[in-house]
Formats: sequence, C-alpha cells, structure tokens
Amino acid sequence: MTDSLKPRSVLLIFVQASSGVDGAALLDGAGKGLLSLLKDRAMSSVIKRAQFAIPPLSLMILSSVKVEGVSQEICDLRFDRLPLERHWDLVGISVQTGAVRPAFEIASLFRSKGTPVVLGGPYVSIFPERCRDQADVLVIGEADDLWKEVLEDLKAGSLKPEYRQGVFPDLSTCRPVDKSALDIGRYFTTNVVQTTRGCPYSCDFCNVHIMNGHKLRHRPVDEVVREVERFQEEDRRIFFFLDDTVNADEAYAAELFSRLVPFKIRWVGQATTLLGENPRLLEILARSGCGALLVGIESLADESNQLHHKFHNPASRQSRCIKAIREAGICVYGSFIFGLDGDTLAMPEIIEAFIEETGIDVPGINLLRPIPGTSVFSRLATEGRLLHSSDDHDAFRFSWGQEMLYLPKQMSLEEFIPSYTALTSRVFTLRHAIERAMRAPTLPSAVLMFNMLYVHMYGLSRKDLRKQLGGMGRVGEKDELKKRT
Ligand code: B12
Ligand code: SF4
Repeated sequence: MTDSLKPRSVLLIFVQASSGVDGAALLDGAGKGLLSLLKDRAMSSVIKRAQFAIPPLSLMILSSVKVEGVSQEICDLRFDRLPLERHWDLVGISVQTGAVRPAFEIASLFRSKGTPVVLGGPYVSIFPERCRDQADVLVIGEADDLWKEVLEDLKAGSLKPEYRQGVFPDLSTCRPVDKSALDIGRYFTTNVVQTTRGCPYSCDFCNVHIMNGHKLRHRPVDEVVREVERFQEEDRRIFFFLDDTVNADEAYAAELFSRLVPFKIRWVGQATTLLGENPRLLEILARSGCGALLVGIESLADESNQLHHKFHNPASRQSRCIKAIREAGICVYGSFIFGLDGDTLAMPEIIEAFIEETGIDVPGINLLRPIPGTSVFSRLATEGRLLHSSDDHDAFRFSWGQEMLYLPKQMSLEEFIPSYTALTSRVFTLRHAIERAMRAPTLPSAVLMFNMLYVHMYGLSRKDLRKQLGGMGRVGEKDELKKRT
C-alpha cells in the first residue's frame, strides 16, 4: 500500500475549562474538606446532564468534512478521558482563550508520543505566535474550508506548518453538518445550529467581532431548514441556535423562523433586547417554538455601556423590551456585567430592583472578564488596571465570577467585592429560584434548574472572591492587590 492510501485517524479534542459552566468548583481546591470535594464532584456531574452540556459545533463542523481514507473522532474532555493508548495520525485541539494552559499541556502529551498536533480555535486565531511552538500545525481563522486541505495534506504526507484563512468562509455554500462523530446520548441535546456568523456590534469585552468579523454572513434559509429537519430525525430534543444574535438581521430571522413553525421544535437562543420592539418577529419566534432567549443587558448605566462600546443597548428601553419578550411567552435569561467603568456602588440595588420589576426568569450577574485580545483588555493594561501581567494569558482563565482580574474604575476592590457578593447572595436564593420557576412564561423546570445551579455557583463565587480579598489567593496576588488599591 502506498503511503497516501493508508487509512488515517484523526482525533478532535474539546478542552474542559477548570471552572465556569464546564463544572463548578472552587478555584483553589487546596485545603478543601472531603465534603466540599464530594459536593463539587456531584455538581460537576449535574452540570454534565444540564443544559450547558451541548457538543462543540466547531468540532462537529470539522468532523463533517469528508476525505476518503480519513476517519475522525471527537473527544470531549467534559465527558471522555484522553485516548492516549490509541494510535492517532493527527490530533486537533480547539483552544479557547481562557483554557490555554490545559490545551497546551494536552498538545505536549501527544507530541511527546510522536503524534502530530494541530491547534485551532479562537486563541490560535487571535494569538498565532504564542501557539507556534506548541503545535506541528496551526489553523488560523475559521476552518470550515481549510480543514479539507489539512486532511488532504495529512493523507499525502505533506502537512504544512500553517493554514491561514484569507477571506471569511462564504456561508452561502452548502456544508452539511453531521453528527456521526458524536455520542448523541451523552449530551443534553445535540441539536446545535448556527444560522449566521459575525457581529455588527463592537462591545469592547468581546472578541466575536474580531474573530468572525463585523459583517453578518448568513447560511441559506433552505439549508438551515433542511438541517433542522435532518437533526430532528436523529434527536428530538431541544434546539440551540448558537448565533450571538438571532435577531441581528430581522428580515432573515422572520423568514427562517416562519419556515420552522411546521417542525414544531422547541428552541433557545441569544438575542438583543431590541427584539422587544418588533412584535411581528417576536410573535414568529414564539410560534416557531422559542422557549428562552439570553439577552446581554450588561449595564443599566448608559455611561458604562457607552464606555464599553455597547451602543445598541440604551438602559431606558431594557425594561419595556424584556417585558414584551416575556409577554410573548418566551423566558428571558438576562445577563448583566457589574463593574463596568461607569458603574458605581449604587448599581447593585438598581440591578436587584430591575430583576424584580421585569420578572427576568434567569439572571446572570457577571464580573467583567478581560479576555486577552479584546480591546478592553488592552485598555485596562495601558491604564495599569489589570491584576496580572498582561503577558500571562493563563492568569485570565475562565471562571464563574470567582475572581477579580482588574481594578474597577469608580470603586476600590475592598468596596466592590463585598457589594458584588452581597448582591449575588440576595439575588440567588432558593426562594427566588422557586418563585422564578413558578412565574416563568414557559419551561418552568429549566428555569428552576438554572436558578438552583446558580445558587450553588454564585456561592462558590462568593467564597473565592472573599478569599481573594482576604489575600489568601495565588502567590503574589496579595501584594499586588495592596499595591493597587
Ligand atoms: C455555544 C457556546 C458555548 C457552549 C458550547 C461550547 C463551545 N465552544 O462549543 C457552552 C455553553 C458550553 C459554552 C461555554 C463557555 N463559553 Co462559550 N460560546 C459559545 C458560542 C455562543 C458559540 C460557539 C460556537 O459554536 N461557534 C461557532 C463555531 C463554528 O465557531 P468556533 O467555535 O469559533 O470554531 C471555528 C474556528 O474557531 C475554528 N476552530 C475551532 N476549534 C478548532 C479546532 C481545530 C483543531 C481547528 C483546526 C479549528 C478550530 O474552526 C471553527 C469553524 O470555523 C461562542 C460565541 C461564538 N460566536 O463563537 C461563545 C464563546 C466561544 N464562549 C466563550 C466563553 C467565555 C465561554 C465560557 C468560559 C463561559 C463560562 N463562563 O463558563 C465556557 C467555556 C467552555 C470551554 N470549555 O471552552 C467565549 C470564548 C472567548 C475566547 N476568546 O475564547 C465566546 C467566544 C463568547 C464571547 N462572546 O466571548 N460556550
Ligand atoms: S457581546 Fe454580543 S453584541 Fe457585543 S460584540 Fe459580542 S457578540 Fe456582538
């Protein structure tokens, strides 16, 4: 058999983050009692069965690229162990910015066994130079088209060190996503669909517009409809539309979701609150089976939204729009960020009253996470407000509101942390969880589950933050905090 006819096996790895939605745990496990370790483990397994447990669409897309003689498998480290004992001709790892260290460690493990490693994903696309020494091959940018080239070169034994996206892939061409590399039964649902890519907005804490561009690219409505039909045959559970904003192009959304009405699916997605001002689209979404939408409220202070370039979110219309969405029978997951540059210590009370007034079904009260590569990260670094060296990307790992990574503008950390922890302890209680589930316009058990999960996760956040404030966090942090506050 000539070398190019030999069958090749490729392993695609999704890396678990050490905390956050991948598994709630205290950041610093040292010194924890047996009881809390058991509790963390139990919570991690609850999370694996919960709504967050959806498969990575990126790796589904890659594994749907067919090249004769090349087989692909997905290893999702939230569920699987690394199959180190098997032979692989190529290992691909998806690298997210907040989980760089574990991704590099896995790459090094495989490379030490002589297996070539290809790295791709958000971090690689934004910081290719920092990844170069960690891999044999880098895929920079969206890999929808590049991956075929990589697999063909693997077959021919001529892998290049780098594959770089020139222009963004044209989503109007047909690229069916299949689930053959997935273990369908282990996920909460496998019906994950993306209809558009790119974001017209420029929020400074986000890098979607940097990775995927400002221009919205659409998949043809017909193709999405066919995908929904096909997915439904394999898995009748809920659909997740992973678009950052399902209503970014209202005319497209109206056409697409009208076409989905006959399928009688249940779905959840993300939208801007602007949706509340378009009763026709709202009615179509509700009729097409939309059960819940995550909306980014961020701050209720216009000054904060302006300073962070979230111009499409004036505070004055938030309440009206959220009420309209809920009145249409759709639950609202309202995501706030407390600690933006215009926020003051008056904000917690405003957020709390707003949650009560609007009836938000699942509130999420986040800390600003300066993600390397975003413009807020560079600005905070220039202003000397980051609590770690801007070069140490691992310090900016993902967590669940569990550590402050920067100095707020209008308050000291000694003021900010207690006011945030007091807010989350008032908002995330068992009583509120039950009340929110009882008044939810639909999906009451999901609303209950999320709120209960958050009672636990924000409890962890409070413990970690208090520890950080008490100076018992990572080495060197105490001095750093003292110096800066
Ligand atoms: C759905 C989703 C989730 C889901 C599923 C996770 C997933 N990544 O699939 C869940 C709920 C689990 C989740 C969790 C989290 N998420 Co999330 N999530 C998303 C969302 C909305 C869509 C992801 C998606 O499917 N995109 C579509 C695919 C096609 O794009 P893609 O992933 O970028 O993949 C393309 C390329 O990057 C590349 N590629 C990707 N991987 C690989 C691997 C190889 C080998 C190659 C060659 C190429 C390649 O090719 C793909 C096709 O073009 C994005 C926002 C977004 N627009 O992407 C945020 C996003 C990825 N999430 C984010 C965050 C912060 C989180 C959490 C930390 C939240 C938390 N606090 O816990 C966790 C971390 C989980 C983890 N282990 O990484 C950030 C990541 C920031 C960053 N720079 O890394 C994003 C970008 C949101 C944002 N606005 O900043 N998330
Ligand atoms: S936060 Fe949402 S609206 Fe803002 S740039 Fe990112 S994806 Fe777009």
